[in-house]
Amino acid sequence: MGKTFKRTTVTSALPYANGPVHIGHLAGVYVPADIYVRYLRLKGRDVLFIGGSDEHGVPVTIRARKEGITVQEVVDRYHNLIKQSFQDFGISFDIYSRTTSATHHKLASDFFRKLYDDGKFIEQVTEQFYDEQTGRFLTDRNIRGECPRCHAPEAYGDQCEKCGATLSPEELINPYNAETGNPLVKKATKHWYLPLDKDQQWLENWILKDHKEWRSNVYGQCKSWLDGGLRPRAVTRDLDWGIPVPVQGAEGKVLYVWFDAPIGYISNTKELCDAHPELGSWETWWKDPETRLVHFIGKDNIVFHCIVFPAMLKAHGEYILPDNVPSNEFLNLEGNKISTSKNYAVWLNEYLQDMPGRQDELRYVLTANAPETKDNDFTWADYQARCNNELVAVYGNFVNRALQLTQKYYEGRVPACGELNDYDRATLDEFRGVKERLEDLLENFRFRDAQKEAMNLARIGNKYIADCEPWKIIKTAPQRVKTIINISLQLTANLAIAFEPFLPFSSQRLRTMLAMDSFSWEDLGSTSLMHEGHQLPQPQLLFTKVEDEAIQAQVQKLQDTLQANALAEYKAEPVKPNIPFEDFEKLDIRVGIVKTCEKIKKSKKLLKFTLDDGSGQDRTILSGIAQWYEPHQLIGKRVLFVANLAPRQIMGETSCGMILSAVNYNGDLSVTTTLDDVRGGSQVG
Ligand code: B3M
Ligand code: ZN
Repeated sequence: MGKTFKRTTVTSALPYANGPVHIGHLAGVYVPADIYVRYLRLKGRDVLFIGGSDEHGVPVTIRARKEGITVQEVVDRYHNLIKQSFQDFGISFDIYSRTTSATHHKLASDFFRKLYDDGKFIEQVTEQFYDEQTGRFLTDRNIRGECPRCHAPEAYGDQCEKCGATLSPEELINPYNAETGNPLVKKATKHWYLPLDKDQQWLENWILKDHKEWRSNVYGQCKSWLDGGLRPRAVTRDLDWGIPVPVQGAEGKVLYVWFDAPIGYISNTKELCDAHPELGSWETWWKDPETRLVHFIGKDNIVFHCIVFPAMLKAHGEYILPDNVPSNEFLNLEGNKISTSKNYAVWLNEYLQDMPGRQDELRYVLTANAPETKDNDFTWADYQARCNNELVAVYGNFVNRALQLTQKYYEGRVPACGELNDYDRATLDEFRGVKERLEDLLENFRFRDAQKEAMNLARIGNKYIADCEPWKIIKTAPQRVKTIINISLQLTANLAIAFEPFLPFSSQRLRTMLAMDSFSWEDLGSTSLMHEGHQLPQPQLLFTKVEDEAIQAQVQKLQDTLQANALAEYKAEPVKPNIPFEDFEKLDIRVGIVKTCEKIKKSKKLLKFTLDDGSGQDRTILSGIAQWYEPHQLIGKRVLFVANLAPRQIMGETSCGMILSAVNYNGDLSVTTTLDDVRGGSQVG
C-alpha cells in the first residue's frame, strides 16, 4: 500500500469454455473488474484489461464426450458465446483470447520448461486409478464407487453426496469409471510437483505481513491455507487434452489446467502487445516493478491466485507478483445455488434475448447487490424494485426533468446561471465531495458503496429540482428558473461521468443527449461543464420501467428448471417388505363423502373433515393437507380413508381414521378418490 505505480495490469479469471456465462460470473468477477478498469481509463491511467477463455481441463472433455463432439468443437462454441456475452455487457477487455492459442501453448510450455531446467520441480511416481479399457487415468471426480460410510452405490472419488462424507478415491469400494462404468486398477505414473512447502516462509511474509489490506475473505482464506502448512502440488496430469509436458518421456501427459490457465493472462497480454506495438512490450506489463498487477477472481480461485501462481512467478524469477486479488464471494439465485450443470442460472445470452437493451439494469443490480464480503442472493423482485425505484424514479427521472425543461423553456439551449441562493450553494456543497469519496471507494475495490455514492448524486439532483419546482415559478421568476436549470444540467453532466464505470451504456446515451463530446474523470465535481448557449438535442428516456409480466416470466422460468431437475432426480421410494394376505385383510379402507371441511385454528397443516361413511353417523377425521387444498374444494368429494385405525387425539379433536393421499415426487399431497360415484361407506379392497 502507498506505493505508486506507473501502470496497471488487470486480469479477470478465465472462465471455463464448457458452458455459457451467467449472472454469477458477471457479479463476481467481470463487472467489478470492468468498473475498475473504466475508472482507471477515465482517469487517464495506463491500464490493460486482460481476459480470455480457459479451454483446458477435464470439464470440457466430459462435455465433449456427452455431446458426442470433439473437445475443440466444445471450446470453439463456448469461447465464442462467452466472448459475445462479455462484449454485449460492455466488459471492456483490451483482449479476450483463449488458452488454445499458439501463443499460449508456446509461452506456457516455455514457462514449464524453464522451471524444469532450473530444477524447481520435484518428480514423484504415484499409483493412480486407471481404466484399462479406455487407457485413461481418472481424476477424483470421475471415479465412482460404493461409499465406505453409508454404502450408497454412487459416491464420487472426492465426496459422497448421500451422506456428505469427504472421501479420497482409495476409500471407495469397487471403484469404477463414472463415464464408462469400467472397473479401475491402480497403475504407477510419474508427475512433476511444485514443492510449495519450500515457499511457505516467503508467502507468509508476503501475504500475512505485507498485504494486510487485502479483503478479509481473501486474507482469511490465505491464512488458513498457510496455517495448514503447504504441500507439494502436482502440475501435470495424465490426459490427452491440454498442453503437452515439454519433457522427454512425458508422452500422454499435459500441464495441469491450473498451471497453464494463469499463464494465459501473460500469453494474452503478449498477443495483445505484439499486435499493438504502441502499448509497449508485454514484458513491461508483467516484469516491471512499476507495474501494478491486480487479479479479479471468484472465491473458489483464491488459493491458485494468491499462493500457487505467485509461487510459479517467483520460481520463474522475472515476474512481478499481484498487488491485490479482489475476490468476491458467491451470488445465489432466488435462494438456490447457481449451477451450470443443473442449468439453474440466468444466462447472459438468454437475459439479453428476454430483456433487450437492459445491460445496465443488470450491471446496476449486480453491483448494488454484489457479494463483496459475503454470499448474496439475486432475486427478480429486487431487480425490478431497483430498476424502477432507483434507475427510473431517481436517476432517470431527474435527468429527464432537467432535459425536458431545457427543451420546453429554452429550446434546448443551456441557460445562463444567475446568482446562487443558499439552497443552491448547499446543494452544490453536498455534491462537491463526491469525486473524492468515489475515488477512495473505487481505489479500495468497494464498488457497491461507490455505485451508491454515484446514485446519491442523482438523489441530490432529483431532490433539488423537486424542491425548487421551476415549473411553478417560470412565469413569476424566469431568471431564477434559468439558474435552477443550469445547475440541474451541471449535475446531469456530472452523472454521465460518475456513472460511466458502472453503467457505460446509459452514460453514453446521456452524453449524446448532452452533446458532450469530451469528458474525463477530472471534470467530476465541476459546475461549469455545460456552457451557456450549448445546444442539446431532443432527449429520450434514460431508463424505462420493468413490468410485472417480464419479472413473472423470469421467475417462472427458474421454477420450471427446478421442477424439471426435481423430476429428473426423482426415484420412487423402494417398496416395503411383503406382507401376508391376512395382514392386508386386517385393513378396512372405505369411501367417505365429505360433508364438511374446515381449517383448524392454530394449525397451518390440518383440515378437519366430517364424512358420510354410510353408518348414518358423521365421522370426524383430521388430515394434514391444508397446504394443498382450500376446504371448499373438497366438500362433496369422495375420498378413500382407513376406517379401522384406532382413534387419535390431535389438537384437542378426536380423529377417527385416516384420509389417504398420494405423495408426489416433490412432497406435494393429492387426495385419493374413486373413478365413479360409489356410495359412502363402500369398502375398498
Ligand atoms: N477456469 C476456474 C473458474 O472458471 C478457472 C479460472 C482460471 S483463472 C486463471 O472458476
Ligand atoms: Zn456416503
